[in-house]
Amino acid sequence: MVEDRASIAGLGYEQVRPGMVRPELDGKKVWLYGWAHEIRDLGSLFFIVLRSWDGICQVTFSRSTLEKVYLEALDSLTRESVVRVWGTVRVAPQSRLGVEVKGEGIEIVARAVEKLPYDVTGKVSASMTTRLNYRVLDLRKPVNTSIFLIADTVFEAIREFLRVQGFIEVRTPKIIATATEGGAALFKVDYFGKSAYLAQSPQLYKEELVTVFERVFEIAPYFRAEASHTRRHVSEFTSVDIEAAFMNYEDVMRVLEEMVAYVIKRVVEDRRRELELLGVSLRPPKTPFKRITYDQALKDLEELGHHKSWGGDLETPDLRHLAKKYTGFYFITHFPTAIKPFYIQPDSMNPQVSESFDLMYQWLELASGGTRISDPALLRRRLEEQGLNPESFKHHVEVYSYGMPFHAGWGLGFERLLMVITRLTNIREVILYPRDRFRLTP
Ligand code: AMO
Repeated sequence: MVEDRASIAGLGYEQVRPGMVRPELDGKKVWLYGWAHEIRDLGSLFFIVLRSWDGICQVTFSRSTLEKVYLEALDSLTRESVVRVWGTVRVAPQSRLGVEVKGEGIEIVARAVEKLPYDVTGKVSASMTTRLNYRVLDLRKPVNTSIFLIADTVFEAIREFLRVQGFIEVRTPKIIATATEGGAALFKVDYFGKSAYLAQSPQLYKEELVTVFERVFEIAPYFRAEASHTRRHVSEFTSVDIEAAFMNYEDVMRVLEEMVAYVIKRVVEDRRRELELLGVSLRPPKTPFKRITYDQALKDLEELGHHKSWGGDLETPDLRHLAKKYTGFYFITHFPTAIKPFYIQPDSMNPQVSESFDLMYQWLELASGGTRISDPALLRRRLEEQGLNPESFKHHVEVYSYGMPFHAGWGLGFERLLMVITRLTNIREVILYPRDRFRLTP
């Protein structure tokens, strides 16, 4: 007879997840829900590798001891079906995991099709396109599940760190009327017959909110119609943003480096199994991170035999050269004012350069930020200099006349940080359902 849940509980079986089965449970009667990751039928013995999000365990059935209804269930079992099994844990030094469940009964909860379009065990390799086409099956691979368990810890550690520093978590609109980070990469939407855009960043709102909460942060998706198809750009990414009153660019750089170091420390402590599955050995970075100015970067490039004229943005080939000298995390500061967004504060001694910075990891840009302009007249002038219409920013600029403190902040690409932590080189791998120029489904 198929036992119901209550009767199994009554018989002294305890519910555990496959990932929780350890040698310490030796002798315990357990019942488990899980996905049939692998199935092996050896005639008298039948093995199922059962999977939960946190691990796998082997369940061994001996046919001669099973009732007919359970034998039928085993014979019709397909990989990736959801099953409920019950049995007794026993230490099994000969098996891969050192422990197994001696199965006493099985019930198929949800049967998967016989012919799966994708091999979850990873024995058959798949291209990135195939992986993303069957993303939910791809995510079930323990190595891929690991990425998102690490992501979960990263989210938690960021929130924890920033809250301790006195930052309030906020949520700003994602449907907006004006561009903040330049017009080219905007997604336009029809908003009841009017034009609206998907937010590229929370920039203007987070700056306004420092006049209320002083320190705010937001972790949210943003949208950029990126024409370039690279391994580090997607159309929908997650940004971790902070903005703080009474801080300048140096203050928020310190918040950023300390946060990154804390996050990595937490991942190292809490996600050992996942890092191991990914084959990553990780150590928290030492702070402070190295700081170089934009001018220094150009000098370094010259020394590396790569000439770059003053004034242009550091492009990928420049950054790849620079990464020969700077490994790990480092900041580049004081970019030319002209290549930074309108809201960045020019240096008061030398307005050609700005109180801005990028956080780099080797050649990958992880974050950018700076001191912001807090004077409304200067903000209006900078909007004009950048060819933007101050009229479109009227409501925003007005706020600067209502008591705007000096302030600074940054935006950190969450997935880019995750790439650094997991050592994965394609941003799509660290996004559950990535969106790029050529992908809108699944
Ligand atoms: P920026 O435009 O540099 O700055 O963006 C901040 C960080 O977000 C990440 N990022 C992306 N990640 C994946 N795909 C993309 N298409 C993409 N675009 C950006 C990067 C980048 O460093 N408002 C400012 C931040 C600030 O000054 O507070 C801003 O948006 O890691």
